[in-house]
Amino acid sequence: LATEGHAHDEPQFVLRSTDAIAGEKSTGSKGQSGSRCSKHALACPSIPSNATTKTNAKLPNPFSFVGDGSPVRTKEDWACRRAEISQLFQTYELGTLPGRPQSLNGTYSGGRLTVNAGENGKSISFQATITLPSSGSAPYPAIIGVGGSSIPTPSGVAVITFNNNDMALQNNADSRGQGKFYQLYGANHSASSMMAWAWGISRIIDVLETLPQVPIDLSRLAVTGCSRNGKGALVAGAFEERIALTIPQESGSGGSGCWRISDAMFADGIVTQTASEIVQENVWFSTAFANYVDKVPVLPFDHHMLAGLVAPRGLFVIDNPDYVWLGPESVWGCMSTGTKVFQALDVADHMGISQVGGHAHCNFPSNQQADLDAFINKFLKGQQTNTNILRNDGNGYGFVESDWVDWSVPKLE
Ligand code: MCU
Repeated sequence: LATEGHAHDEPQFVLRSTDAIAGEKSTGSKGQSGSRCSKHALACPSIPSNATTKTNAKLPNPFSFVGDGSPVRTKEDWACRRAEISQLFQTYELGTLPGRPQSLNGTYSGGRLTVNAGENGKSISFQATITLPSSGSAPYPAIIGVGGSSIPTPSGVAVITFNNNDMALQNNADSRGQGKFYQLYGANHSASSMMAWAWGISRIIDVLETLPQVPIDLSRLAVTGCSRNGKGALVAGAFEERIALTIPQESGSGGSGCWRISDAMFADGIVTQTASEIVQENVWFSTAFANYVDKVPVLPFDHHMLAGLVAPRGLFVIDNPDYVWLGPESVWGCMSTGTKVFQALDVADHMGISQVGGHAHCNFPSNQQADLDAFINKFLKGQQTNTNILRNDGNGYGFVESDWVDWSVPKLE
């Protein structure tokens, strides 16, 4: 499959065996896409250099390889397609996610985890706080909070607070290249702030794997964050397969919204955040992405496929439709389309959406608690709950699926 037209000289275009399991290659811990192509080099097609030459105004088909358009028919095909989608996001939108650095170790004391990472003669040290629950039994499930968690902490669950701004600053567009990630990898590294955060979260998990005295059950990890940090939570959950449950909260455009739908909303006179705006505002995305924000339809992906990277693990999208800036129609349309990947993998109820208004931004409302509990109890507490939750309080906010989806959902064997 990897024939002419493929940029073999561009490392970021070549799918290596580890690409399907980005973020976990160091530890040997099993990801969930353990098919042949995640284990053997060169079993997956590489990304063609002409991946952005076609225009598609609709949401691209997650079940069709970008190169020759060949269909995804099996779970093994999906493992390769997943690796391809990972590479597409890294190449065109988020920058490259480095794996485990040359040296990595850590310590834990007084609720504080210290991570020491070194690469090419440079080293950094960063910390995360771990708040253990006052009930339940060790080892505890844990929620990693990107910049803190703003969902109610469930009983018996620990919270790991990740200082994402320390890893990669996100004050404004001038924050590019600032933060510990860039001290290690250089200020010109292609990783956007969100990719740098994902890297940091993976290193926290790496180090926890070496510290069995920390009473955290690493098979029961969630990641959350709100607003800009919700975008980061979705990216971390998409790229780190050791996270069992991903909970982006009110992440809006750039997170659970799709660029194409947000552009259409904007064209309809709705003042919502678009790709063109977002790259001016902050450094959440790579510098490469700026080349595409005014021609989004050439991108061979959109954020329904970022949701798809999380499958078959748990994904619960919390949103607040009261803020037009977040793009309620875009979020609903994008994420409900994202559920199709979970359907194809026969785990439709591993992804839920709850879009409920009537509350301030990032103030979790009590009327979403039961939805959240269902996901927490299933993915962090091993209970059998009903997670068939696709809920909005606005009839989809105008999203018409047939305007956006021109492909069907295969049943992947
Ligand atoms: C929803 O996340 C962002 C949004 O993308 C920005 O445009 C806005 O300025 O800030 C939001 C946020 O992070 O609020 C805390």
